[in-house]
Amino acid sequence: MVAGMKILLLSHPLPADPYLDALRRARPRDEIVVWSRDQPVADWADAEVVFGWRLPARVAQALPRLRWVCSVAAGVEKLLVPELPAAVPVSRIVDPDQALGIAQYVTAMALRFARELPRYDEQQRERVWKRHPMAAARHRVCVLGQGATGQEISRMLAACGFEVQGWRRSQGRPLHEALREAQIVVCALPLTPETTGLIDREALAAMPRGSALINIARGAHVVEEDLIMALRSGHLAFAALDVQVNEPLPPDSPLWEAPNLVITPHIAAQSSVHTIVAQFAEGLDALEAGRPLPRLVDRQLGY
Ligand code: OXD
Repeated sequence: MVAGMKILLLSHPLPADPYLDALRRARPRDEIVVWSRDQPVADWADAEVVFGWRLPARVAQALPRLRWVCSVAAGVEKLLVPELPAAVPVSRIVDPDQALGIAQYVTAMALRFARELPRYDEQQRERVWKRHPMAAARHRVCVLGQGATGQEISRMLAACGFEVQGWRRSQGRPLHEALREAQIVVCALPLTPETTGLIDREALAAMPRGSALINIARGAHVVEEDLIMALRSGHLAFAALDVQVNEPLPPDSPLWEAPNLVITPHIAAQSSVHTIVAQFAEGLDALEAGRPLPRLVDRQLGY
């Protein structure tokens, strides 16, 4: 039997078992080592492929035979460590079902805000049956990031009647100018050094009073203290964070206490293990056959 590849599975903090089982079925010839802090370096140092969520710097430095890194996710920022040799290609997962699920989450949150549903939650708690006039929602939405996910979000929001404008950094339009026009801002950007902390005090101040923010990308896009201030002051009327800087969000985080904030635990949409492993296996076949690797990211751009 021809020997397969040696793969280092580094899904931590996501559980490794579902990937391991699916991978063993898809690629029975491959040798798979599950990374853990206690695993002796000798067990994984000759791996040719890393399949994972994050790449500790000391691991990236200790893999002389590394030929490919494949993310278990759409976002790759935790794999693009400076210690990863420049010649090693990095791929990501591109899952239309994940984009669809995220768009559904964003639409639910945008409608929650635009149709004033929190007001009726409160009325129900108080046993108050009172109607308030409301036109169909046609709010102006600015979707930051126009990759596969941002485009799907824009498509679905437009179908719901929102007036949608996409914004991408490469377009050259100043961010604050785009924010000034938006009643709802959706963050669907990749996390890169340029986008880290992009939604800070100044960006929030540029948004109109009474507007809303929805973040389904990465927690670090938003300066959380600044968001809390904007919600407390009433400048922002609503926010939904599916992602936070520290995940899991610690029980003592001040975010839990912020008014008009919906917090969800990174559930907007997850790709199925089946899809993730199928895309990874497709990449392994390509690597073995010397064909171009699918879904490569631009390591300079970070997505
Ligand atoms: C992803 C995620 O990047 O689930 O795929 O956050």
